[in-house]
Amino acid sequence: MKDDLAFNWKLLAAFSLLVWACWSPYLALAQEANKKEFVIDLKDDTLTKLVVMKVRHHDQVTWKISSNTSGELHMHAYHLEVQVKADQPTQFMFNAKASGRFQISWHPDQQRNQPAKKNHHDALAYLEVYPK
Ligand SMILES: [Cu+2]
Repeated sequence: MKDDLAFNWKLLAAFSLLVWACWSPYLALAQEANKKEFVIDLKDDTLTKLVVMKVRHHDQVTWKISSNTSGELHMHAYHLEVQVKADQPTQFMFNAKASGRFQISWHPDQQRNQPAKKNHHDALAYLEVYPK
């Protein structure tokens, strides 16, 4: 009985090593495809602090957006627009396919029908995409 138990432990150790040996190259590969996550927490159509997000070219970027007002998050040049509803946290993912510095602005729903303010593009945040 005791011998059987010892044998099983060896088998388990060998099996664990085999699993690790087979999977470790894939784990390393998964780490190379960088994932970057940023929190964008709006309050009354603004951020308390300008956010500068620094990523590498082709990183997988996730934005976790929340706001107490409804509006649209717009990233210039990327042609990226994210609709955000008041008090409904939104998750948005994209690939940093273009390198450079990109301005992100917020278009509150309340200003949508006010032509004078429609083109108002204050920077809320910046995405900086660096070469690999
Ligand atoms: Cu815009």
